[in-house]
Amino acid sequence: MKRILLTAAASLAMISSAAAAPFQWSAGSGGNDHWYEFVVLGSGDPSLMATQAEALAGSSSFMGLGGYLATITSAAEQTFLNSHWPGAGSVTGQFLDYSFFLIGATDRNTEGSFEWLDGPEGGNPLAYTNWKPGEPNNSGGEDYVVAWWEDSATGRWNDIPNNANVRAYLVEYSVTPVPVPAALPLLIGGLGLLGYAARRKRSSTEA
Ligand SMILES: [Ca+2]
Ligand SMILES: [Ca+2]
Repeated sequence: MKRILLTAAASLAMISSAAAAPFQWSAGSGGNDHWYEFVVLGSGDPSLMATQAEALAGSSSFMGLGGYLATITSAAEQTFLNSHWPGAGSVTGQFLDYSFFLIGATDRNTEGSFEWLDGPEGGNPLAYTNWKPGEPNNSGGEDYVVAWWEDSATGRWNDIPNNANVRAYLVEYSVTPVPVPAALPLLIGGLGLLGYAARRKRSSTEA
């Protein structure tokens, strides 16, 4: 966890842009009153590991609510989110480009058993899924999940590897934020070393 926080701090300092405005799935329209945000990296931003996006989502907040990679737990929630999908950016048709958003599911603890990473459902197995036919296939070792995979109308899911160059992720806000550790500014101050550590990790996983 400590290493994830370190790399998240480094990424936060480098990312120049993000995000469509957060939007709410109101209880009045049959929702859960949670807020959501599609975060898209700027063209000059370095791609993220899935675990870096996980840490960034977990360190974000909105309207006093803490964020986490979205947990899509019903067809109704998927349909609502599909209606807010921001659309493909200028780069389309490539692996994990603007069309595909990381969400908060993983099978990194037990291969083939997907669970939610964080938020109110953290640690729970997936009761609702929206896999694209043929997925999840764990092709080459894939323990993280993106939605809107080649299908913006239904928001189909695909499992992807941690080092898949994440360019976009979906944050959900509904929990009381965890205070930022007092040591974080000091960690950000050590960015040069952190960047070196991140490059070393990337090169070791891309082999
Ligand atoms: Ca897997
Ligand atoms: Ca896959």
